[in-house]
Amino acid sequence: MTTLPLEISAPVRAALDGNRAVVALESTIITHGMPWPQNLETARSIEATVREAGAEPATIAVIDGTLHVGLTDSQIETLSQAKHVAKLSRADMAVCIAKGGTGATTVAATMIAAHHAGICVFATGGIGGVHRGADQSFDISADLQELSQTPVTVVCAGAKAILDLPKTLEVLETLGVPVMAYGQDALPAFWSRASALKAPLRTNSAAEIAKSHRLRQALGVPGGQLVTNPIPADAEIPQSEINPIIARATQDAEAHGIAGKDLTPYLLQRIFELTDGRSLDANIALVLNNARLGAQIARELTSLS
Ligand code: PSU
Ligand code: MN
Repeated sequence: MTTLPLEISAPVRAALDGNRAVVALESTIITHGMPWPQNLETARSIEATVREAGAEPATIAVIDGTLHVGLTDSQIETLSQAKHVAKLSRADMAVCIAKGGTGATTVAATMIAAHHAGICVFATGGIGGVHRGADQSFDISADLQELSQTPVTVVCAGAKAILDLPKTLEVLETLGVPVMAYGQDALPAFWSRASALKAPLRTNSAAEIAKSHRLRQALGVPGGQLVTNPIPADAEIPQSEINPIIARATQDAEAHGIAGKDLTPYLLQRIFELTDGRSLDANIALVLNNARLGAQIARELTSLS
């Protein structure tokens, strides 16, 4: 029997064993989502934010063929400077482990690993979704399928606004994934607090989110929940400003023939350049905001069990 090379860090193990709150964190945002050195600073401040909010952070990655749940600071530092790290989704993770490779986990892969370790809540920036032009490219992130089958509550700031948001909502509805806006009716749009779309569901409390997580399981419905938490007002880039920049970045990607796994990292980097770094400041603010809410939900979940 082949067993999974899995290493749960001592602090994460202790928190899980003691029924204390744990929040999973992804590593693709470190390796592919943000430039050095802000990626390292952000990875550290997300962990600090989760701790301040009373939960244990568990950053997840595959390193030299072992699936790590909970990284040391030096592992995070190494990842943040590593070049050519694989971007792992559901399809790639086992192969990367088999080869003894190193890879960063996307939302989909982080959910799989979190569930495997017994972690119910995961905070990130934005999930993948249906790309603009998907009618031609068929580019729909595996994150959406994962939400329909793995029971982890994911806190994000909406699907990344580089995507086709109406189509992303349609696919999530088809897959039976609850999409709830936190504290407002409108679906947040990552860098902007609100899109033009109404979120399918609304919730105003972490306790309610924790309760519906458990009730979903009690009903025997597989899959997770998607909580969309608007970026803090002082950090947002209004849609009127960001939309033309997204359109320009999307055109540039097309002109350069960027597709597949490279598309999301390319667009984030291009928008960073076109906004003189403002998109990154916004991205950092929204991730920290999501880390706080994720910790609250994780704490509510421990008090329910
Ligand atoms: N959110 C961010 N930055 C990122 C990502 C999300 O703020 O880099 C990553 C996540 O790991 C997500 C991935 O799963 O982008 C989506 O990639 P794709 O569109 O190729 O599925
Ligand atoms: Mn894709």
